[in-house]
Amino acid sequence: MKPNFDIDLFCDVIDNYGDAGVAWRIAKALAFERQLKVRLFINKPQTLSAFVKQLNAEQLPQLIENKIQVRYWNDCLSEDVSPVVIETFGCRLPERFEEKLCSALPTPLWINIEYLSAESWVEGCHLLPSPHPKFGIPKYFFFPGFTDKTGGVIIEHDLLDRQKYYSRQRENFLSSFNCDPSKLLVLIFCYPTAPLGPLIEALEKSQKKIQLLLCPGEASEQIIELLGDKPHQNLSFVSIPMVDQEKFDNFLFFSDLLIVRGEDSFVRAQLAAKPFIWNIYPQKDDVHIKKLEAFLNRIAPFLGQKANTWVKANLDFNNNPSSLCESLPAMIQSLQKLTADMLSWRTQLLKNKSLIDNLCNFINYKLK
Ligand code: TRH
Repeated sequence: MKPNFDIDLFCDVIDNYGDAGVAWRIAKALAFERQLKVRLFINKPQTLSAFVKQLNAEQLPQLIENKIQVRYWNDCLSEDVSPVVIETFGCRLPERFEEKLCSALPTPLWINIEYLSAESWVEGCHLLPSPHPKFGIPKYFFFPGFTDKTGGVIIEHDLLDRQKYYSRQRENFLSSFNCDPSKLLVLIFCYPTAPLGPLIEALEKSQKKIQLLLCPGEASEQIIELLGDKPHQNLSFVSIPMVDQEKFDNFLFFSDLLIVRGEDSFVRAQLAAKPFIWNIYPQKDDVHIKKLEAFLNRIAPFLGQKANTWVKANLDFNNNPSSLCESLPAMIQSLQKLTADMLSWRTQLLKNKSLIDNLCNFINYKLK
């Protein structure tokens, strides 16, 4: 009997939005670029509904845009297994579903899409199988990355066309959110643990007329308090609401400097080809600093000589905030050159196949 769906995609939201954000971009690309029937099992659908406005987290199952069925995590226990099962970020499936998967015939293709890393060890692990300890069925580890020996990053086929189309609407889009396109727009989407005080002082010191576009969250609330503490001649702000991923991508593309975080907004800033500071998700024993340095070393050869201000500002933001008041203004002085650098980095990324193309090539190869 033909299965109702092609792919079962699993997302276990730990915290923040990125687990759901990445899973949703994967689901959309598989459904709309590849015409695959995708079923997304998620433990916290309310996180997804924050930026998938048509989703009612209280009333699942729901078919979104006639292509993606969103289910509660445990619904998988009462469903047959689709021919392809994809875990995101090593989320581990319910044991009873694993048993169904391992006993299904023909054996489904089982893939785990890992967290994105620029570290070189990723290339040696990409697409390696790991046999299930009890049933022996292989689970393939798919590693996103920044080289053609990895799974790449999610780049929609129509990315550049969409940016070109929307660029004509920049003024209207920004003013509809009370943003001032005549100012230097700095979008801020970072963690509350970020060095917000040094960030505000460094932006003020840059002597540019800046408008802060504050994405929803605790960090923005703290920034508004900091701005209220004393007058800032050069800074104004506007709070922007939680919007869908397409509008979020437009905010990134229409801003001049981006403070982004986690994994997905970090990638989307690169695809917007705008200078950015990456507030990497903090981890113990400074593991996140090693990841940051790996990325900075990866991108450096593609950037011009002014990029050292950008590298320094990224390191200071995450690891040495007292120096941010020097490095960030210096970086802002070279913003135009850095924007050209980010365009050449994006050109490099576009040379690698998109994660979805690499994923589907692997699926077709294994299922042929
Ligand atoms: O929310 P994040 O901090 O998520 C992070 C990452 O997933 C990281 O890998 C994980 O380890 C950590 O959580 C626990 O940042 P990120 O990855 O940028 O995800 C945010 C998502 O929210 C992204 O898909 C963009 C989306 N978004 C919107 O669609 N609209 C919005 O208005 C905003 C602010 C975000």
